[in-house]
Amino acid sequence: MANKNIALITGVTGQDGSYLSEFLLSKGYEVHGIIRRSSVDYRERIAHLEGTPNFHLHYADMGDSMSLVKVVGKVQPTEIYNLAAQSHVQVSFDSPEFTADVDATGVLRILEAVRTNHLEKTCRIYQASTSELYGKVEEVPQNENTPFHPYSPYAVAKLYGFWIIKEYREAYNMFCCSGILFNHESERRGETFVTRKITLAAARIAQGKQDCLYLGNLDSLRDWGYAKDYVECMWLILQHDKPEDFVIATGVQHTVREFATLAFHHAGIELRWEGEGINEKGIDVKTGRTVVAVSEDFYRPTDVVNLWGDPTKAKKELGWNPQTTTFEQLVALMVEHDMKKVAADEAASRVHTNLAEYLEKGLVK
Ligand code: NAP
Ligand code: F7E
Repeated sequence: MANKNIALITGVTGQDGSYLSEFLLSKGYEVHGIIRRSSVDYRERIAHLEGTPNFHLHYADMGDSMSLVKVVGKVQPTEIYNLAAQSHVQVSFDSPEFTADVDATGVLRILEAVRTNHLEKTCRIYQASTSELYGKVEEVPQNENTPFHPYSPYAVAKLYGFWIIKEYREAYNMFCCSGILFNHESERRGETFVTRKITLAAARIAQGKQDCLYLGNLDSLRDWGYAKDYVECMWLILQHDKPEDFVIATGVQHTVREFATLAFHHAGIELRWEGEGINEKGIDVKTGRTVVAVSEDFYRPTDVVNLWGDPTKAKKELGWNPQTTTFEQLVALMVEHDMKKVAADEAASRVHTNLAEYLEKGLVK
């Protein structure tokens, strides 16, 4: 009988962790995820998986070596996907030390947990690296040979992660690789990343629940893909015959302004842009109202403004299709999801309000 595939996912409650769990379960893996204690419910993205026979959760923290050594020893994984991170670039300017501890030293802790448990010959490790390493870009588009120039505390921490993975690969002959993933989004994307912030606001504005969306740098260029397509690539990287690093991107670039224009269009609002820089506004053509404005609050001390990935190597060596979901499809599916979500939240709050009113009037017990 073939050995069982056992995956351990750090960051299982995140956008990518939830899609990767579904993907690996569909491939017959036993999937284990690391969660941390919180006073609020943060397990929304994996709630539908809890109770699945092959899906298990364990408490541990990327800042706590002992917990990682214990969980790796207990699970005996054949593959580790290290997705856990403080992943918000702007937040990394506010919490640089925490970001370094989780995103840099955390990678080292995982590698050492594998060595401590003597699993270095049997356990393959995927590290969630990032296009943010290219930072203040030195060439476009960016590929595996483009020099790095990290441009935020987040990127500097992730650079350590990239190099320590490479070091352990060479020093100890471990099968550990970095996927240099460009931005990937979805209906599960955190609500403060620019794409989800836009799709949620477009839905709220279209349904009369919000007046205006405030954004930062509208000229910033990103290569946006669909998270569900990207988790397949994480797996493909670990199935490759040799441990290597790969750029994962669509090869297509758009500005934040273009994303907003298309998202509002799908929400039924056509935008006209007027003004420049901090004075730029997105105006609803039909009503003449300003529905998008710029706020300095969302400018970063240093911003990465020209990310554009070249996925040729992943296409050739992994047989991965970078255009499974196009930019247009991605924006449409996110807006469709958020239009329903905003309508449902409204319905839920109506039920809640009615219930409160009924209770107050003694109509229900
Ligand atoms: P995400 O939604 O922000 O999820 C991050 C995950 O890390 C969450 O499960 C979070 O747990 C967990 N985490 C944070 N600190 C932790 C700690 N101290 N101990 C244990 N777990 C901790 O991120 P994502 O978009 O899925 O991205 C996954 C990975 O890919 C991250 O490493 C990110 O930096 C990297 N990446 C993302 C992109 C992208 O465009 N999405 C591109 C390139 C690279 P809680 O739920 O408890 O907070
Ligand atoms: O910003 C600009 C902002 O926060 C994209 C993470 O998953 O991808 C993500 O990092 C761009 C930036 O993502 C707002 O200045 C304008 O230029 O959505 P974001 P990010 O910084 O690219 C990489 C690959 C990762 O590895 C990270 O983990 O949009 N922008 N106005 C704004 N950004 C935000 N968040 N909010 C705004 O209002």
